[in-house]
Amino acid sequence: MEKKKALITGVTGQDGSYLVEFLLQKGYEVHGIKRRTSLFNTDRIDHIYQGPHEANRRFILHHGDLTDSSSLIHIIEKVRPDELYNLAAQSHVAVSFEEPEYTANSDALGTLRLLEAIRILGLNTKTRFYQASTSELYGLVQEVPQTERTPFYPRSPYAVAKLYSYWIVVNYREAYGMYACNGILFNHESPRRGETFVTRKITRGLARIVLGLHDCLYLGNLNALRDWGHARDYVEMQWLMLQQERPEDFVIATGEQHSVRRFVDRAAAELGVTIAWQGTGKDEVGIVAAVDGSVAQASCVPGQVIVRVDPRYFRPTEVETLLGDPAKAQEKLGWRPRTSFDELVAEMVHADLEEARRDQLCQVKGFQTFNRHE
Ligand code: NDP
Ligand code: GDR
Repeated sequence: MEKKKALITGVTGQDGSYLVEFLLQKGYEVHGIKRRTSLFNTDRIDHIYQGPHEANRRFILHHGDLTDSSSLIHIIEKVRPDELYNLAAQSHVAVSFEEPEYTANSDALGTLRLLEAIRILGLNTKTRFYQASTSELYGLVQEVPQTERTPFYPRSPYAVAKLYSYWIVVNYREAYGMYACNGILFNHESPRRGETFVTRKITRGLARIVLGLHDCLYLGNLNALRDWGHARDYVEMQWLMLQQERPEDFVIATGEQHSVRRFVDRAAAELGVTIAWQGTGKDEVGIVAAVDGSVAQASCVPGQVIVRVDPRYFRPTEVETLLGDPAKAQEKLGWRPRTSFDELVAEMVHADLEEARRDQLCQVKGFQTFNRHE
């Protein structure tokens, strides 16, 4: 039997990298769309990369961009995928306020370009389409917890662009009978998470602080509440959604909610540090209350301020609270998240601690290391 072919946009991103691993292990031939960059940016997929000269490749990269129809049409025509996963996006909510037009172009029109390419090429009945929809659609939440039926109220250019994509997917499903569906995924994280999303910023920042490579972590809204799961668990869902008899939209979430502050506490505890919080709002600080030297050789000392609020990270309109109800996915797809909140934080902290130790070693040996914090 011929191998199934999958095409993934956003293959160099967090989810893309886990999805490639998952599909390769399922026996797929996997094609990925990568945009042109001046430096290699394949860190997340280097361990599975197969060069153009390798025989019998099952993982193939193509240059393309969601803002460029011609590249998308050519790639889809060449690959003729059984499944297309649209994971590419300008995915940073705060950045979308700074680059609203580009965000709309890639995150809204990009989806339309892919759907149109499938239609123009007559692949409507062959290619199943997954759209990376988001809990950000709920924005100013109208109901707790949020389900597939909760009304949307997007609160950023990113969320508004993703709202367009959500509805264009529904429309192409209804208008052209395409197998197209939205996974409304709540926040999902991992050691591969981009460094400027809050969870990774926290685990990376704290790991470097305890090793003395950095002195203070600057954050925005500590009260924001999120439903955080593990990316590895969530990509399995993306695949499952395309294996059903009929295309449907699903909420994927853990059903558990924590604040950013709680995430900091949990990550610090994993490093043997207890934090005491003082002040409120933009004057709130996190101070080292105790250090358990048996957990990590912490360079920080009691009384040291290691977290400060910096209003530059506040958003013009914030999404204060998100909590998903994954009941439909549990009932229809038999899916349950495998990783608990504590396990997720621990995995991220230990991966960042290892990275920080490598940097520390390099510094001791006189080599320069990357020490950027945003
Ligand atoms: P990442 O930011 O890690 O990855 C985004 C990917 O999209 C990268 O490969 C990036 O390429 C690529 N990309 C960005 N713009 C373009 C473009 N114009 N053309 C082609 N490729 C582009 O995101 P995640 O992996 O975390 O998320 C995957 C998808 O799921 C995104 O659409 C995101 O909006 C959505 N989502 C994510 C959630 C989460 O919590 N992670 C929750 C809900 C939805 P490059 O590497 O070159 O930057
Ligand atoms: P989010 O993720 O906006 O939910 O979007 P992010 O981690 O950026 O923010 C989560 C919450 O933390 C607050 N916050 C900070 N955020 C960042 N990035 N940096 C900080 O210093 C900071 N301090 C506090 C934010 O204000 C926010 O409330 C992610 C992305 O992956 C989207 O693509 C995806 O659609 C949604 O999750 C679901």
